[in-house]
Parts: sequence; structure tokens; C-alpha cells
Amino acid sequence: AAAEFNWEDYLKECSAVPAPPKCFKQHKVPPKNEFRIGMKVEALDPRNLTSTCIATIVGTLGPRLRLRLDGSDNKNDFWRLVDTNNEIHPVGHCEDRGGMLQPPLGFRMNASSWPMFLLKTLHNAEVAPGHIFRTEPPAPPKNYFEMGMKLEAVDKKNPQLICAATVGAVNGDMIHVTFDGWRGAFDYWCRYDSRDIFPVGWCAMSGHPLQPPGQMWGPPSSRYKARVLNVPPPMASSKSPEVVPAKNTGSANSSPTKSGSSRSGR
Ligand code: MLZ
Repeated sequence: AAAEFNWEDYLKECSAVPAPPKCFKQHKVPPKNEFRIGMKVEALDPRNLTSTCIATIVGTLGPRLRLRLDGSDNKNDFWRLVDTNNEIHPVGHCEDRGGMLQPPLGFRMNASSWPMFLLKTLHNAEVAPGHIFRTEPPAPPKNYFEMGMKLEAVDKKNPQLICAATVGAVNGDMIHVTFDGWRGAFDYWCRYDSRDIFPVGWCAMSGHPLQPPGQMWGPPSSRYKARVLNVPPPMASSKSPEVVPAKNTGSANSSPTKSGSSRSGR
């Protein structure tokens, strides 16, 4: 059985340092999540940020909320932290400011049925009380990240996942988030004050699951074995000798592209 992932051993193994907490726009203590499934909130439509819609909490993970816009489908759920101030609000916030609630992009019904739909969706609904919305942490004054530092980051292609990651590069206010053991397939650039990145230990502290690095992180012997197994067969296809399928012993979905910056060189 594979050993269970823990940051302490992994950092030693990589001789890497975690990005210090001051790098992140996150509270030092993760906020409490008092939202419950079924509660309704106002949310900006992620596909149309000028619209405020009604959303229902359809799931929670640690301090994160899984949201679905009322009147939309179940294919466009999105995640927000309970301390996201500008994208989620208590029901009533929009109207208090003279705004009007809008149907989501891809509203299932005819636009003319929106007013009645809105009335019905809010009738007898459990709305999330104002006090459970947490205040947003301040942004760090500048980009303190350095190449090679470890962190935990949302996988934007699988946004329910927070995974072990490394700062692959820094450029002005941007950092390159590279996912350990996934060969670049999920990497992205984001601002240093993104809410999708967290210090090492945040998942453990907040009760959120952490996806460990892909592939191998056992003793060096097992990694060596994995590499030997990864060597392509001597008689590769005569048609296209340059395209060698990388036989993968570990994870199913990793692509045979560039080697992960985080795990190379050992
Ligand atoms: N379904 C995918 C998830 C990969 C997640 C990678 N995160 C960096 C797989 O298991 O291949």
C-alpha cells in the first residue's frame, strides 16, 4: 500500500520550502463554514459578471461552497470561498442597491417567465443569513512568491480539487502554478492575490481534502523503477519514431509532455 501523503516528508524529499502565509490573500485561520446545502444566496454569474443571480448551495468542502444558479443546469456549478466578498451576498443585497436580479446565462425557460420563476424560487426558500458570510482577507502588498515554493492550489479543470503545487515561475504580479506530478497538463498562471491558492497546510487546517502529487512519491528506489518502466520499448513504431507513447505506471490522465518542474533533477 502506498504511504499516505504528508507535506512534512514531501518537502524534505523535494528539499523545497512552502510559500510563507504572507504571500497569500487568505486568512491565517481558515474561515468557519456555516452554510448548509439548500440555502440560497445572490451570486455573480461566472459566465456573465454583470449579472447578479440567485444561487443555491449544492455542496460544501471545508470553507468552500459549491453553487448552482437557479434556472441554470447542473453542468455549470462553481465554487466560492465563504469569505468571497464581491461575488456572493445575502439575498436582498442587489435590490437594496437598486439592482435587479437577472436570469443566468443559459436560463432553461423563456426569458418572459423569469419574474414568475424568481418569485417561485424564493418562495419559502431558506436564505443564507448575513452573519455567515465572512469578510474577505486583505491582499498582500506585493508578490512575495518565489520560484520553487510549494503551495496548495485549486485545479481549475477540476475545481472541486485542491492539489499540491509548486511556483514554477514568477512574472510581475503573476505566478505560474504547476501541479506536482501532473506534467504540466493542469498548470496555469494567476495573480499572486488569487483566491485559488493557499499555503501548505491550509487543507488540513480547514478540513478540505488535499489531492496529493500525481505519480510516485515513494522512496527513490520506487521512483527509479518507475522511470525504468517509462523507457519506451526499443522497437517503437516505424511510422512515427518521434511520437513515443509514454507508458504510464502511475496516474491515468497525465500527458507525456514536459516533465514537472517540481520533481525533476533528482
Ligand atoms: N480525473 C483526473 C483528475 C486529475 C486531477 C489533477 N489535478 C492536478 C485524473 O484522475 O486523471
